Amino acid sequence: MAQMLAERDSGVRVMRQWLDELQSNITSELAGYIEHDRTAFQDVVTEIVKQEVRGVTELLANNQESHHPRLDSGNHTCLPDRPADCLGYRRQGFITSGVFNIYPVSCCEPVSVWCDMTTGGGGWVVVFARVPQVEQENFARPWNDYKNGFGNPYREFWIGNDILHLMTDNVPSILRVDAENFAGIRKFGEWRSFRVANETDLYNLTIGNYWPSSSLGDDLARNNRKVFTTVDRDNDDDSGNCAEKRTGGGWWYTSCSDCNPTSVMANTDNYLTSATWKSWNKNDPKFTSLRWMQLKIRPKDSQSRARMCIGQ
Ligand SMILES: [Ca+2]
Repeated sequence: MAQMLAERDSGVRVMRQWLDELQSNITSELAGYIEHDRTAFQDVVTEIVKQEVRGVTELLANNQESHHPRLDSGNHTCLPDRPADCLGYRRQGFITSGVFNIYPVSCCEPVSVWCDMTTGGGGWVVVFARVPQVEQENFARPWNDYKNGFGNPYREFWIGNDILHLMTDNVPSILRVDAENFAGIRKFGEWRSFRVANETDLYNLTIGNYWPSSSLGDDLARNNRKVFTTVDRDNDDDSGNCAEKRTGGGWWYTSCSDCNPTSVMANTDNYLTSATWKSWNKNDPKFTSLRWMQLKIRPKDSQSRARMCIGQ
């Protein structure tokens, strides 16, 4: 690889030398024939030559880029710039929220997520989002859609239960919920224990260590040790299917749930057609409609999990 790069650098140098000579020849030819306005002609020619040099340099640079080794799962190169989560990017100095490619599964399988880089120290992977928009994302989806994930990380989004499992199984994680009601008031809750089991265990949820300073009440206490239910996979404690009863969204229902994050969203202040949170007011619990919501996770120990792929 080093030899290839050296050869290409040498190629760039030869090309530049040739173009410099070309510029010199053209300039002296023009100087001999055109006495008037010579400077203007020189400027034009110089600019043309500069553009040619720039184009050739970029072409060669892109060509080099295309020869970077492609990664595969068995033959990795050390790439500390491929973080497994948003905290890894935060540790690299990224302080503006946006969509990033994270590598929670392997060096070769990026997952595009929204990274919240500002809230509570930043470094959060937004795993689920509800956003008011003209046409809401469809959350009334079957098991496999929730397994694999769906939506748009810029707007409404479900990261996928398999990835949730891989990100939280061996990494003690914090769950944070940020929510906004139709009055524009935002509240948050934190649970310092969050883990999702694998598909064989029906994505059994471990949720706990509710942080008492949270402004949202603990609507997730009832979901602890509950498994996932979708319209086509009824695993809940209810005699019916809670996904069907709650407008189709998948969740870790009991019978059924104190919150309803995956509801249809009609973008009106109506708890029957909105995502809801029951203990919006801790001392006066009643279903409260939400117009915006994010669930986000971060490693509990605040350690970056920048993925180091070591090999060749
Ligand atoms: Ca049931």
